[in-house]
Parts: sequence; C-alpha cells; structure tokens
Amino acid sequence: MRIDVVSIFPGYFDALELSLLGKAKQRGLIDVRVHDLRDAAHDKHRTVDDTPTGGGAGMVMKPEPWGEMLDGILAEAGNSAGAAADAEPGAAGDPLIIFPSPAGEVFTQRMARELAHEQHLVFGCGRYEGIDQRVFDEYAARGRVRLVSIGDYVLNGGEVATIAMIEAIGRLLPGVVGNPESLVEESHEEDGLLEYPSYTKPAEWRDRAVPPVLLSGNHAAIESWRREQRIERTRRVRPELLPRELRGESRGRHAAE
Ligand code: J9T
Repeated sequence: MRIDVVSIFPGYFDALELSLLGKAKQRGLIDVRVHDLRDAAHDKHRTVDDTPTGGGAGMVMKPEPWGEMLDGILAEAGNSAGAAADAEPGAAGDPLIIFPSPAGEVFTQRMARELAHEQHLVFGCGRYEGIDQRVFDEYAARGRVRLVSIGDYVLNGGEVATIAMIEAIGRLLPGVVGNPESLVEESHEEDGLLEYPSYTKPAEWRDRAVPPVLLSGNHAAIESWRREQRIERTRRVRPELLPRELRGESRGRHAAE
C-alpha cells in the first residue's frame, strides 16, 4: 500500500518508524511518504494560512499550497485525477484522499478494514480551524475525498488522527502482524464485543489470583468464561455495541447456569 501524508509537522510521523509498522515499512509492505506542506508555499515566510474570509477567530489554511502539493502527489501516482481532467473520477485504484476532521464520518474497525483494500491513501493534515473548503471541493470533483473523525473530541491538527488511522489500517495488511489469528481475536473484530481480560504468570501476584478456570485446562469452560466476560464488559462499558440478542439478558445469567 502506498500512503502519502501532507502536514506542516512532518516530525510527527517519525513514530511510524517504530514497532511493527516500522518493520513493515522496512520490508516494503507499506510505502509511506511524508510531505511538508510548506514546501509548496513560496513566499519568504512559507505562509500556509490566512485570516478567515467573512471574519471569525483563528486562521484558515490557504488553498494554493494544498493544490500544488496534492496535484504533485496525484500526478506522480500517475492516476486519472492528477493526469487528465477528462478521465473518469473515482475509478478503483485511484488514490483516496482523507482529511482528518472532527466534522467527518467516524473512523471504525469496519472503515479500517475497508481502507486496507485501497492501493493508495493520501492523508491531508489540516489545523483545527480548517482548510479552505475549495480544496475539498476541487479534489472531490476530481476523485475520491473523505473527511474522517477519530472520535468526538478536538485535536490541534490532523497529525495524531492520521497516525492512529495508519496504525489501524497498516496492521490489517497481509504480513504486517505476524500472527493473523491475533487480528481476529480482539475487540471490535469478530462479533463487535470488547475483549476479555488477559492474564499471564505468576498465578498469584500481590494476593491477586488468576481466575481459577483459566488454570483448569478445561478449554470449553475457558471459552465460555471468556465469552461471558466479553459480554459483561461490553454491557457495562459500551452497551450500545451489544448485539440485539444479548441485550435483554440479566447480569451473571451465564455464571448462574
Ligand atoms: C484537526 O483535526 C482534528 O481535530 C480531528 C481530526 C480527526 N478526528 C478528530 N476527532 C479530530
């Protein structure tokens, strides 16, 4: 997968060199290229923002540097949106441009799975006050653009949201996570339930024992206990995630059976 990132703080993305994603980059499974938006701002101060037209607080990112930078990325990718204005927009395999924004659709595991099938993602990191609307309109008219939020809170810029999305998407790519089973057995994946609590050795730590069932060797009992834990945890913390058929059940019903 090819990923281009446009930001005025390229240093944020040094984090992508670490851990599993860093290894995936080294091994050529993910090709991430980070671009400094200021390289497309040509005045003495390399200005990327200006006051909001019509008044208001804060600054808005100017369209010209975004246009130059995104045109360059799309043209280099040799796709229809960058190469020819008359080509059909949104053809499969064309880059998808994502602008992280608290005003966007909410990023979920489902969206991560969907985006993991893309060949080329471009992340445009704006500051909170935003990017001139014409940038979205221009690239939406020429190809595919999505505004995506990572949750209902505000950040100073799109960088941290982009790192979160790249990690969630990147780990779903074939070969990035060593054991593909560990991808299935986790919160939000299999059936929408949260994960069960995990334990390791020692069996007792600071007077806290590991739940005895996990030491029983009874695999059916362990599986049933874990499922019960997942259901109870989901009911307690994220009741809206609970599948309809589990909603009516009272707490501890399985344990009492
Ligand atoms: C500037 O971007 C944000 O503040 C942002 C981006 C994506 N998701 C959010 N929840 C916030």
